[in-house]
Order: sequence, then C-alpha cells, then structure tokens
Amino acid sequence: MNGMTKRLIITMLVLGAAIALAAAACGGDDNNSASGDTTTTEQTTTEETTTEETTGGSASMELDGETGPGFTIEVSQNGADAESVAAGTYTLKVEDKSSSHNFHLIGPGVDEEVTTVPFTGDKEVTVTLKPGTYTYQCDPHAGSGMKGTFEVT
Ligand SMILES: [Cu+2]
Repeated sequence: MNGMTKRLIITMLVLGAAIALAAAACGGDDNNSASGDTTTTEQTTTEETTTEETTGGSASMELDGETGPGFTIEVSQNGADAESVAAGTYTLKVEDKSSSHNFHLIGPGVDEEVTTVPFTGDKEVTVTLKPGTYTYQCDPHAGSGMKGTFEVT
C-alpha cells in the first residue's frame, strides 16, 4: 500500500515536471508561430441568456395567520399586525388553534378557506395578492367581530 502510494506520488511529480517543461517549451514555440497564424479567437456568443425575473425579485414573502383559541383572528407579517402589504405571491401560514373556528381569506382574486371549522393545526397555502382590501375571517363568527382586513398596495 505505502509503496504503491509512494510510487504514485513520484510518478505524478515526474509527470508534473514533464508537463511543466513541455508546456514551457510549447508555449515558446506557439508564441513564435502563432503571431500570424492562430488568430482564431473562438468567440462563443452566448445570446438569449437573458433570464429576466418579473416576479419583483424579492425572496419568498410570508404572512402568518392565526385563528383561535379564543374569538380572535389575525394576520401578521414579520411578527407585526399586517395592515398594509405589498402585492405579490405569499406563503400564508395559518395556525388554527380551535375546532370551533376557521380561517377564510377573501379579496381580489382570492377566496380561500385555509382551515375549516373542525380543523386544528397548521396549514400553508400560496396566495397571490393584488392591490385592494383583503378580509380574513372566521365564517361562523365574522358577524361577532371575528374578522379583520389589510390593504394590499
Ligand atoms: Cu370562529
């Protein structure tokens, strides 16, 4: 094993030296004859590689919804109550903490019951928000104030 490794290393060193020498020699040669000849600078024109992002370029945007356990429902962004959010595609993560409430988001282009009344636990949906007013509510208790709104600009 060791012997072989040693031999391999020596072989590689010798090879390396040989290549270096050859390269040096060749380099000299090439330069001399190339000056008139080898002007074929290969130009690989990479056209149409313009991948333009039309999605606004920002990283994944997230909104957090919470319904229950009491008669409360809310939507927050970065830990603060969402009042005005930028239009775009969001991951909406909803925590449903009660089997007597649901989470329903209604607004331009969106009518999504993210969690149902009996459901408890976490659910995640992707929503595309357009400028306008969005309402989130617990359907059975919206009339008693279990709802809120935020503006999308
Ligand atoms: Cu409710």
